[in-house]
Amino acid sequence: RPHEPVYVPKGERKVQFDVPPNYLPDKYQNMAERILNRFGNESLSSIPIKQIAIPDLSLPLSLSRRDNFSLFLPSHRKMAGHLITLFMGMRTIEDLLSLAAYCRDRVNAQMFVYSLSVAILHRPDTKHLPVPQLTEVFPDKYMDSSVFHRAKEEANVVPPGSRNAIEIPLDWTATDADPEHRVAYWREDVGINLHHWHWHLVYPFEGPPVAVQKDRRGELFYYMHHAIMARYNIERLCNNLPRARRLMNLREPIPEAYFPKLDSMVAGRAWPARPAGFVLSDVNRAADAMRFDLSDIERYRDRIMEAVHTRQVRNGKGGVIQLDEVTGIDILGNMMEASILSPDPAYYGDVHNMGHVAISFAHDPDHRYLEPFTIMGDATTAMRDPVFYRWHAYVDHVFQVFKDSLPPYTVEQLVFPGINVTDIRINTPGANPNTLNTHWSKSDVDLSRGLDFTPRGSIMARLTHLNHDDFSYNITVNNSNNKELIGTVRIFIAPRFDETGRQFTFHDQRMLMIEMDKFTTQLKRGQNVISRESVDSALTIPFEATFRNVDLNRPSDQDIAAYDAFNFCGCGWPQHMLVPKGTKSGYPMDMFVMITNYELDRVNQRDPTGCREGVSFCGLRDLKYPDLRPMNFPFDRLGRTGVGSLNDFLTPNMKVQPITVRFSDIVKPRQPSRGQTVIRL
Ligand code: CUO
Repeated sequence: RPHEPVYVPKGERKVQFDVPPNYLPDKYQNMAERILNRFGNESLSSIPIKQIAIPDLSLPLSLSRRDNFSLFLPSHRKMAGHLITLFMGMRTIEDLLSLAAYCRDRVNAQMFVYSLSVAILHRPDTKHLPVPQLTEVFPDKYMDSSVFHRAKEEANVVPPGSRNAIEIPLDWTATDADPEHRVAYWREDVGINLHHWHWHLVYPFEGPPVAVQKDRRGELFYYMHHAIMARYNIERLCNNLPRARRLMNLREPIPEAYFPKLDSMVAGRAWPARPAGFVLSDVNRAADAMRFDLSDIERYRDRIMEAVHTRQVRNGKGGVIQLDEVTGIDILGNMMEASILSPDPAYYGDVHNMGHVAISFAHDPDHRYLEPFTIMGDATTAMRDPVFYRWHAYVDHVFQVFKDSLPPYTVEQLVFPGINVTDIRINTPGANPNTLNTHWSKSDVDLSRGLDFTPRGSIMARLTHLNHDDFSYNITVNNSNNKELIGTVRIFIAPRFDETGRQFTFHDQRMLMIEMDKFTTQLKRGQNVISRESVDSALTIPFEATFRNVDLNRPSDQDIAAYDAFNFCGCGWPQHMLVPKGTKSGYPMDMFVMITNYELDRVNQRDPTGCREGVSFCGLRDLKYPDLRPMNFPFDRLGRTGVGSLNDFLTPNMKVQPITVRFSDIVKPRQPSRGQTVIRL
């Protein structure tokens, strides 16, 4: 698709890139004229592509165009890192565009999109440009392969504008005969998978310093993936499944199976499946430059545990670094992942990434069947597989062992003197107080960008996904200080009972506390009533950032503005997955609200410009993480002596309220987004 628009400018619908004839791959040279004029008389705006001296691309070109690409494979990472550096190094946007146009039909398609996206997000002259949603570029990574045949049929028969959306049923990868399938709606959610891809795009573990050296990136790796685990475990409890067991023993059969039913359209092949009971093996695949034994992972893992227990890390130059209360978790996050910021990669290895690789090659560890990796080997798709959560439960456990070795927070570290939270509640219109309502909704994703067919024009896939009624929090706070203050409001929820119906201890409940929102507020003297809408959550990106419920064949100016605005902020938890599913009879949870002193939380820096969505998981572009407290505060550490339950943990600036999450098994249209979504930038 050499002329497909990568971005729809305001008011423009069709754009083609006018590439120099020698930019076409060699095999097309003798038909250059025909290809470059393939759109004939169609009214297209043309973007001329300048001819430049093309740098050496031999490293990225060593991966075939149709192979699957994995960030978890060091050889692929190196190639992508090289390409990112080239894209970042182009002097002007015209040069960048030119190199991108040259690479587009030569370089591995997934590596191309990844590397160009990282460069666009980090170059000063392009970082405000929207990166297209990956569901639109590679819809095959998110949807049942049969959809694409139906989409082509629809496109051939029905003109643009009159086409029906292709319905994708909720249950298309398995049945409830596999208990794990009960949470497939969550694992396979398009918004969750897009968030994960985007997070790894914003926080690559290899590449130029501007992309990797970000404030507290290792700590954010811990926190964001910890939060995913907590949310997934809550979803499991809502569906009568136990919390995910960590994958400790790499030699034990893995009972969790996964049959993705995705076809890689680039590779033209189905992604391999993993039946139940697979056992991991040593990996020896020359084609992927990948050779390691399971005992290597075990050795690195033991060394990291040793570092955690001694709170000392080798720095690779004969010295040691202390894992202290402030920076310890950040160092450990980078060591464990591992990113290039790991203090001694030769000694501590690449445990988390190697785990992804070993699992993804379990079906063909020595490449004798010429099989590619499974979806666990690709950050774009990995969260679909139940084994992802078993592996990340283990990764999170290492972080937790470290956190548990730190002194618990004292009352003095938790209180906000003179601040008393007296009442907290949730208001959902039409529901009892302190009730959250969930249900299904249907939303559309445009497939046309990622499919190559004529006649062109939008064709939508219609997905069914979890959703909830919008709600608000009301928090009553008394400020008995003699002056106005600023507070940070931290809102979490967690289940009240474990798998056996017993009330959680503080220790177990805190591991399932999920952040719902975090914001600053003025606290005048005396009583304050704070109101906050769920759609404004610091965790989430708006609904429109995930789905496209507009027909881009006939877009209004507002539609285009919304598209521009929302694609811009791709990293962040999807708004429609903010609330766990709950149960039909009403799932009992605790809401926890804490107000901390903003003077102790604040990071002195300029105000952010542009994208401010999804900050809790994604940080702020070019700025420090905007909260000085440890991530996941106050639930990142053990409770102080005497704290057996959540109630024992409370200081006057905190409050707990039982809430109910009620699920209705109906499809409900999404609530109108109150008009604010288009103008939130
Ligand atoms: Cu996000 Cu394992 O880190 O996938």
